[in-house]
Amino acid sequence: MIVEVAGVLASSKNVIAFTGAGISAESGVPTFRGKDGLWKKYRPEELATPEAFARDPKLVWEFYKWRIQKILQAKPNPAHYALVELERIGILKAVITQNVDDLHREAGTKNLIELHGNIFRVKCTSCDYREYLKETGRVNEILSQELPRCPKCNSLLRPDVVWFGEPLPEEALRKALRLAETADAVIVVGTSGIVYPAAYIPFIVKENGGTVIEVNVQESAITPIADFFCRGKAGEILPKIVE
Ligand code: BJW
Ligand code: ZN
Repeated sequence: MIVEVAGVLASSKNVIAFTGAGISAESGVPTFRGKDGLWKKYRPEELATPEAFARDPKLVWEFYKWRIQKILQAKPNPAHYALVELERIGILKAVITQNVDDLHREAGTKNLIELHGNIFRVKCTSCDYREYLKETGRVNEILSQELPRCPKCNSLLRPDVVWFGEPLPEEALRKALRLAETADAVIVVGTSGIVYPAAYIPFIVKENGGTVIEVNVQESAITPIADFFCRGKAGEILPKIVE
């Protein structure tokens, strides 16, 4: 199976990767769903919403600060690096990720499309203020505050991530959809494939005649359309495919 997949990739010129929380699981970043995918007693649908933030911004910030701390301790794993290598040799054209953890960027992926934002960015809830905390060196400052406020207008800051019911960043979504329409293969890694519109990506590749290759420890909502389903950990399977 892995040999066959490697063959498909070797004969493709226009491959994209579509990744989810499972690719970072082996880096120690908790996934959203499944037995380890919970934070305290909450489900993502109860915390990653504008309504939750309006009702209880301290709780939602507590959740994100906990996540930022986890992610700060995490390093990219062999799965992230395998995708970097695939891009370096000219086969992989882009990584389209639902993850907010910045690990693809840290690994060195150049053409990265973040569909759900980035946990190290904050934005103001009132004005147009945005900040990339890794650039301004304010990660720890934000972590130490109960409710971070906008330096420009003093309204509440919020994580610059996409919550349920919010539109995805327009430019990122447009680019991702365009890439999906023209890709000859997509490598789907570590996603349950239930969150839309992101989950349309592999379906669009399939509809346009492309090959769907999936890497996951268990079946997902994408598996029914997968031409190749590689069961196993991303950090073990992806390096073998790239070898
Ligand atoms: C491993 C592994 C290992 C583990 N190796 N594998 C139809 C069309 C369009 C929209 C909708 C629709 N139906 C419903 C909607 C609405 C909604 C939605 O999709 N709901 C569904 C849940 C039903 N979508 C939205 O609300 C979106 N916005 C929208 O539609 O806007 C419309 C609009 C337009 C114009 C104006 C206004 C509105 C927004 C969705 C935002 C999702 N946000 C989150 C939080 C981001 C911030 C944060 O990180 O906190 O994104 S939710 C969460 O789920 C996060 C993830 O990116 C996303 C997907 O999760 P993912 O990555 O798949 O993780 P898991 O945990 O589910 O799966 C992990 C997988 O890894 C598993 O399969 C494991 O087996 C596997 N795994 N270890 C390989 N080692
Ligand atoms: Zn502001």
